[in-house]
Amino acid sequence: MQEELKQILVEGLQEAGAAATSQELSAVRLKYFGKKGLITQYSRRLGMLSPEERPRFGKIINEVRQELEEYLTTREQELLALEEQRKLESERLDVELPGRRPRRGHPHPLQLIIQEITTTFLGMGFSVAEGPEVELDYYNFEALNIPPEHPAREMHDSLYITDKILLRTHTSPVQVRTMEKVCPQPVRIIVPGRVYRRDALDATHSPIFHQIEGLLVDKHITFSDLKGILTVFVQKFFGEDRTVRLRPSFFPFTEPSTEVDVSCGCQGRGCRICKNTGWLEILGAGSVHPKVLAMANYDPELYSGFAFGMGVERIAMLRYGITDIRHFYENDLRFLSQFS
Ligand code: FA5
Repeated sequence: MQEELKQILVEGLQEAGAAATSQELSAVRLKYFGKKGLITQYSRRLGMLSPEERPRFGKIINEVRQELEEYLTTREQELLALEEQRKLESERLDVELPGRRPRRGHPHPLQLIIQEITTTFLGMGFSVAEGPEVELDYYNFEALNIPPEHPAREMHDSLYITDKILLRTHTSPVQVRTMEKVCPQPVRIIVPGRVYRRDALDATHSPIFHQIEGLLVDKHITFSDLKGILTVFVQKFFGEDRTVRLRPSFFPFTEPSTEVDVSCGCQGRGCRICKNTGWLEILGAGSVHPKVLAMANYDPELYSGFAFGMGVERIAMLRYGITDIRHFYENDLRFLSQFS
């Protein structure tokens, strides 16, 4: 029995020494001192021994128990200290690590173009006006002298909400809305905004796009004022070496009407961008039709003016050499981050 106990002690000490975690050590403790533990069983057997043998074996069992218990306690402290240290290391805060910078946003390329054009016109004494995107048929068409049979009024060209309400197809309705408000004061506004048409999405068309409208109404305003203002704009926006060309056109709300082209950066040599014509179409314009002035209560005998409207996407495409309008709407950061 004495030999057996010594053997148990050796094994117990070995197992406690080999335990790598406090949890493993608890298992060793249980194996020797638990209810059915190896040393507990020996203590129970003491009662079965003769009164002469009992003190001797009692002493040996106590010595074994004491030695193993002491070692288990020491080992437990070692393991707990080690575990605490590991935990501290794993949770250590390195205050010198560089922080994670939040990604900064930047304006969308279309907003950059709108801002730049707006700034140019603010410098020429224009102010910014706005109007609703959900518009009355009256302002979108009727007040602009667009007759009932005009194709733009067809359901297949415009997005109607009711018979009399639609998503505006251009920024021109803000012309009459503004004139009504300020009449008989002179008007000098630009109107950046979103417009909607029943157009299929392709490389140069989108059903939602942006326009910038311009309107100047005062006494003695002539067509040459229009050409002068547009030339200043074109040279600021595209470069001092550019010139403007006016081509006769038709809009129901301007008379006479014109398409405005800017000379291409290839200086007339011909390139892919201008399709070898040397000119790029940038906007529609004209003198405000007397009927439109009258509709907004201005006396056409006294007042005259000009208006123009440009497509922001098309201008941005010319400016940045972008060949597909869809890039503007796809939210691809590889595209957008080039404008930061
Ligand atoms: C107009 O919308 C007139 N309101 C412009 C105007 C204003 C003329 C004031 C005279 C006086 P138009 O339908 O041509 O005109 O459109 C103007 C510009 O919008 C076009 O030159 C083109 O650049 C752009 N545009 C037209 N449809 C689309 C489309 N589906 N996607 C992108 N841009 C478009």
